[in-house]
Amino acid sequence: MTAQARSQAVEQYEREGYVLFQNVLDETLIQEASDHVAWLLEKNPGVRPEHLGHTLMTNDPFWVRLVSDDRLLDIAQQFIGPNIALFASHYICKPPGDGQPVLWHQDGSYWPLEPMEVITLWLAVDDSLPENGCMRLIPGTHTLDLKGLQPNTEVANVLSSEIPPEYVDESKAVDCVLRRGGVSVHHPNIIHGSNANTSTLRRCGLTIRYIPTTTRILLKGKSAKEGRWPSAFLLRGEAVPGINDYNPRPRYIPGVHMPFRGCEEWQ
Ligand SMILES: O=C(O)CCC(=O)C(=O)O
Repeated sequence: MTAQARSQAVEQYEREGYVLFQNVLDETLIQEASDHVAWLLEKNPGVRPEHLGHTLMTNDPFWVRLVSDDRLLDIAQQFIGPNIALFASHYICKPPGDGQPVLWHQDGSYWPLEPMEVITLWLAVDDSLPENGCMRLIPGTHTLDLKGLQPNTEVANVLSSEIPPEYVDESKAVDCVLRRGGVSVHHPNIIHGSNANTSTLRRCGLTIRYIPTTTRILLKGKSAKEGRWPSAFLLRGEAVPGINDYNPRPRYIPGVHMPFRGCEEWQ
């Protein structure tokens, strides 16, 4: 990417709170990500495909390899600088016919981060279109403070909560249309969500939350007892002493992990 394209992307992000990058990952890697979803679902019967979350990734070499891909880190670096760690990652895979919606929310209201310096890359594992429940964002709302959440279980939905509806002007929402292999980037304060998938097409995306190594993950409750956040990995550059304790990168073990291109050499 040229310096000019890079600065245009950062300008759009600063102005609108999001930006799209098409054709980021190659078809082979995206097919592996799709196979990974099938593998995870087989290993975790009873987990809905919208809920393949970060606690499953501590000992998953393919997952760590995927979020460490240089093409993704090069994008993240434009927004958060060269010292990059992973905070969390989650497949939100909406099956055809009954894929659950994600109600309007601001991500930062859910996250134990200090300061709230974090960026999301949302990787399209399938084409993500209005008809299969692509992400929708309200441009410019990243300049709002975090407004908190309220529970909502009236409809089956991925987060069981939402931002109080008085903050949402849905008429200003834009569809985040991506082809498989494309990526959107969004700010932790932007108001966003997605509709149910009632189409015949699956809609799978991988959320990837990258932090600069100056952002502390606050260990609370159960995580504090375990002493280390399950998806904290140092991915590029230097850690800051005393801020986070990072997990070792899992090594590939045949028969235990999903095989992937280069798995024997990957570390
Ligand atoms: O995948 C979706 O539909 C919503 C994703 C989302 O809310 C997020 O990445 O923060």
